[in-house]
Amino acid sequence: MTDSASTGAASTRRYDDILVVTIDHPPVNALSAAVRGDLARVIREAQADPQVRAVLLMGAGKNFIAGADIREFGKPPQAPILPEVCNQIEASAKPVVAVLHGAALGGGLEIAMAAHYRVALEGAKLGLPEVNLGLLPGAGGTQRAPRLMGAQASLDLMLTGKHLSARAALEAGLVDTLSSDADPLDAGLAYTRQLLAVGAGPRRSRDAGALADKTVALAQVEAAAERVAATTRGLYSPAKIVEAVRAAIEQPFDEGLRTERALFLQCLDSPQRAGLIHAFFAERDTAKMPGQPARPRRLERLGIVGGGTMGAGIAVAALDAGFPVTMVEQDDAALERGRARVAQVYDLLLKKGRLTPQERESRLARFTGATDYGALDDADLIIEAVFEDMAVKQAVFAQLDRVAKPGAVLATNTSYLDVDHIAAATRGPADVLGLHFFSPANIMKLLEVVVGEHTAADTVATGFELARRLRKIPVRAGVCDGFIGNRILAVHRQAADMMMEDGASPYEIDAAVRAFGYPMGPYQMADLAGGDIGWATRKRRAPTRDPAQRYVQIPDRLCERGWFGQKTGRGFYLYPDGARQGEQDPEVLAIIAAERARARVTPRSFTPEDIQRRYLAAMINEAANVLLQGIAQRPSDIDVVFLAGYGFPRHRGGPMHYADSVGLDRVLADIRGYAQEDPAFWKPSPLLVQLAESGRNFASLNQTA
Ligand code: 3H9
Repeated sequence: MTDSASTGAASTRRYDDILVVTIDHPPVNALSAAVRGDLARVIREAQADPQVRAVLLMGAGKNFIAGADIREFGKPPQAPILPEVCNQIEASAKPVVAVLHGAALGGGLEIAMAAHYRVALEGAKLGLPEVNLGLLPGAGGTQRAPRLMGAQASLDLMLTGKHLSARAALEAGLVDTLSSDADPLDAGLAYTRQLLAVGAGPRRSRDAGALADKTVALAQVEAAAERVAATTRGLYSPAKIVEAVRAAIEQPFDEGLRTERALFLQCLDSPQRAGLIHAFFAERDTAKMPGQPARPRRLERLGIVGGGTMGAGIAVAALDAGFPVTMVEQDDAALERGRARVAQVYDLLLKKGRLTPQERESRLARFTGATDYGALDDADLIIEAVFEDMAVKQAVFAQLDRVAKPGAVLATNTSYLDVDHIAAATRGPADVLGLHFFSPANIMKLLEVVVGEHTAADTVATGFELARRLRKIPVRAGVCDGFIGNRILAVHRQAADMMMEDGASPYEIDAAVRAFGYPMGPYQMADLAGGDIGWATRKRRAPTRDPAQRYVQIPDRLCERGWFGQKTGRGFYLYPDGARQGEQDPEVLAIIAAERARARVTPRSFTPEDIQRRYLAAMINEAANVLLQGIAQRPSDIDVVFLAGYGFPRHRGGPMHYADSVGLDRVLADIRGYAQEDPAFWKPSPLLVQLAESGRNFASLNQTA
């Protein structure tokens, strides 16, 4: 080591004749304008410095570089732009080496591909995840990756956005060597010295030969184009990625770069990019609380009451995260069923090759079953997942109150019921909260953390900590019937039911909702979830239902026949012989026609756009009420609930972001128009009115601290 100089976002230090450039831009070394400027300068200076024979690029801290600075997208671009910096690195007359550690993603991997040599440390994650943000690798990645690893592997990387391990990247030809050194500096210096010792000069990815067989590469592009058209449901950037790779094959390198840039700018301008990037930040903001955060309580052992679908799913999620879990059921037979449900999940994973027999064994070894609540006396957090009935839940909480150790957190997995009433069955409501998991609980990312009137701040913090450990996305919710998600769902589902009675078939409604981007429509969803659950809720709510509100009885007619959906072979759709894909059912249409006649409705037709606008307007309006009442902390939290829990199309950013994108004045005008027909249902939310009339949007209410 000889001298040192700091240039801010990228500092330099010379080790003999190697200039080490450390990108230092916390938290993840994203390539902000300052980083790009510094990088361009140090590369330029290295060319002129006779004491420098090679340049080594590394990141400060855990990561190499997590990509372009996502916060800059949508703002005016600042020079130097990343493609230029990459070209400058590649053009260096002195060899440039990148040492990849932690995240080397997006623009970070593009910098590495522009470098002349790459060494990866164990644990490095390499990827081109731009597709998840509605973009394509726009700093030469679509041109350099195919030249390094071929069209097929590059398309796979760019279209899935997946991360490659260091070893997989080596096998794919993306990196030159691996290092078992834990320190990127040591690993990078050792490799660079080896290269210098053998006289290695610049070796440019633009000249790499993995696209030599153009016929094969073009066939791979054609196949990818077909796959994308068939599977990406209206997404914009995947087709552009395929086009860019086609250019890599058909065009000379510099022309390919220009094509890539044009395609990248098209993606950058698309509303999908704005929606996906909103979703990225919204998911990271949910855990941010105003004020001083409380510390979570001790969280080592979990208890679960109830071994049904939810209880077993939660048990699997907890076992997967390394927790010891004790499940309590009311008798041996029920406990055995609970245990079998847990084992079944692991058996399936084993069969699919996603779990090794050892992993299965070690997870199941952490599972204990009991029929005595006393077995929960050492649990730090106990989650109740029993039948959705207030009396049953209160009885469970009274028992837990007796056995739980002091300071244990008691959680209910209720989807609708009043957490404060449940907490009232205990002597310590400060220890009680709702943890609303979504089914299948070991897969779905969303966790509503329901905060009751008396819930203590450290109880809430423990709920968030659990979510972090389970790798779930926690969203804070207040107490009301259905919390954030199910409360809003009940309203837009009612809007759908009203359209159904007014003339749209459930199949038309489902198709319109799918065309908006949902993976399935509300009636397919109801059939999947089981109509009996909604029916029980409707019966529970019947005594308090406002008689002035319209009530569509069609779903009840189906439930009365025992048509609960997939599990009974029919619901809104027919599922012959256990089929998962439903068929339209003429008998359902006849029942709907009879109900229309009974309700004296003259059916009218709805276009797919009519259906979408009403469905979304109902959702947005109720979401505004949820915000106004403080049930959700911020609009973007509602977006996350719908993205992570209800299949809202991610590229539209969630209902609040979507409302902002079409304009709140338009949404309000729609609602006022519908109110002409049915003022009892379509009551504009005061918050929506206030925002729309003052020219503001939901985003203006997003706060993270
Ligand atoms: C791109 O590169 C385009 C180019 O091809 C072409 C350009 C011309 N920028 O996730 P975490 C923040 S597109 C700005 O909680 P982890 C994040 O918001 C980019 N900020 O940590 C959070 O902030 P806060 C392609 C970023 O350890 C904090 O960092 N790259 C960026 O669980 C910690 O993040 C990607 O898509 C960014 N690029 O995971 C990679 N990345 O603390 C996106 C993160 O204020 N990033 N932040 O909430 C990731 O996948 C994960 O963040 C990562 C770390 C795996 C890196």
